Amino acid sequence: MSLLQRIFQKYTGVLRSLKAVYVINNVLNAGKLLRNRTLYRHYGVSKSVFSPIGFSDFKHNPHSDEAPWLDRPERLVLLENNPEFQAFPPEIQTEIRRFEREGYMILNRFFNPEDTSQLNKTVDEMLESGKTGYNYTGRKIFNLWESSELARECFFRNPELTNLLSFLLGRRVIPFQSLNFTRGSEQRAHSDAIHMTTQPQGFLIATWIALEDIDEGSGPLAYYPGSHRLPFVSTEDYNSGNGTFTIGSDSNRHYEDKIEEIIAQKGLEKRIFLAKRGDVLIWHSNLLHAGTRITREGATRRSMVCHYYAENAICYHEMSQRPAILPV
Ligand SMILES: O=C(O)CCC(=O)C(=O)O
Repeated sequence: MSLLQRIFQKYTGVLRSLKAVYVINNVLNAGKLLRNRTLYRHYGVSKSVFSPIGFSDFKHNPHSDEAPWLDRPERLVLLENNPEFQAFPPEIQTEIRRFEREGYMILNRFFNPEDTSQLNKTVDEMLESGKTGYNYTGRKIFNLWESSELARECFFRNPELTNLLSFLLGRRVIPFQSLNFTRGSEQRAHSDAIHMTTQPQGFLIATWIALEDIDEGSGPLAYYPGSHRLPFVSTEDYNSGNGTFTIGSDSNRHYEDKIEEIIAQKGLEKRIFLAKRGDVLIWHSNLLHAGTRITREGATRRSMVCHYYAENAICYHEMSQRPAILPV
């Protein structure tokens, strides 16, 4: 975890809004950002790899059509004729088709009860001993994979899963961050693409793992099938409040208002994921999703979310206008 990430895990004050603070952190992580130079040249960005970066920097991208293969107009023909696709069992092929069409797929009972129980035990023990804790949201345990081998090797870097994700994006994925929850997030609808963004667009993917059976009262995950085909929303599409030197302090709230408006305008269908322990839902970077209200007092909702960037894309954070610092 970078120095800034460590500090900002708990901190919610004014420094969060200063672009200069991020620039300092970028310089401290020079080793991980310098490799972006080649990508910046390729995608027509003429600024330092330590500077703030955002959607507006890609207006002159000469390669803006380099979308992931399952987002291209010819995707259906590409998919059905792909030998790797044909080698998947029929039930996985059905789910991959769903991913293309609806922006998500589900792997039933992908993780076994022993591993999910062990991970829950690890989380409880680490919370109790203070070896981990919730970040400023009070709900998310950030990057447990760094301190738990089980979280890292069995879940975050699971080879079968990362191979599947690489297949879906058409490029090798780089495990980027993990979030563990013991109760529902109640987070309003959003797409990951505003928080973890790529150029070309679409080279991020996520897994949502149920670590226990999830019921209606525990604030299950909700998602909006097909919303991945809507235009990507950037800070230019809502009142971010960003200035030359600052990030708007209400940017996230205004973004979520904007998404709520889009959902209502388009009349998007909302589905609830009443997962069984071990189930995995994979979502497209632009699929809208949310944590629903917790209606049963004291309900737990143990789950883990893992985010993956793809190789050879510029990875950044549109909302905070920062380049992403990848762990490798
Ligand atoms: O698990 C949830 O309730 C939502 C998690 C989420 O939205 C995310 O990690 O992007």
